[in-house]
Amino acid sequence: MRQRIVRVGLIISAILSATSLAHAQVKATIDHNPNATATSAFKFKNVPSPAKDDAAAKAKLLLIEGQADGNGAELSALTDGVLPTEEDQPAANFFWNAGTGGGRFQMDLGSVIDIAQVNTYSWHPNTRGPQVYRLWASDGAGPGFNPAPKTNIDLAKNGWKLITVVDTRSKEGDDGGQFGVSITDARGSLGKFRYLLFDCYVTETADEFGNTFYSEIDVIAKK
Ligand SMILES: [Ca+2]
Repeated sequence: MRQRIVRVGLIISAILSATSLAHAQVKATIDHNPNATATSAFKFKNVPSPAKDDAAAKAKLLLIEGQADGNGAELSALTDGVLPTEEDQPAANFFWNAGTGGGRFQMDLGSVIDIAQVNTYSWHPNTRGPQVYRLWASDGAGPGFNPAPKTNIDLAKNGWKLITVVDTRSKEGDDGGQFGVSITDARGSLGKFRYLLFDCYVTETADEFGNTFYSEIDVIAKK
């Protein structure tokens, strides 16, 4: 048993160091507006406010795994440029079904573009506010590219590259409000990609309501 734990630990640390080497310049800037000050403007200290005419505006979204919550919006709400106007507005957000552990969806930008930023926004009064996801990307050009890989598939072996892991939860656990995340790279470009894959996780498992209220996702092309 002890040997097994050691082995798992070694594998995890190997994965982590490989990841940090390959993506050392990728940065996820996180901003948080507490409930008292969050407004429909989604204005943040550092993260840019959501855009209407970004490269995601005409993207196609594909649900790969997981169930959308019937009380929420369709995936297309993530790229329509329309934002929720209140802190608890299910119909204006996309979220995974209550009691499920999240899911994954793919975004097809239509063609390969040089991506400067991927920005994600969420808003909820408590545990459905924070964001926990892995962002993968692909140009879709490789012979082994799988555009809709299920969770039991090794993404790295199917044409996908891990960009970063996002977790906006605080240690204090007081996570209500509005979150803005801006994923950038010190070199000015995250890379040239056509597809993005968002692998989403619950923020907590204490009850059935740990799936984030995602309000909008922007993709900003490099100028
Ligand atoms: Ca947008």
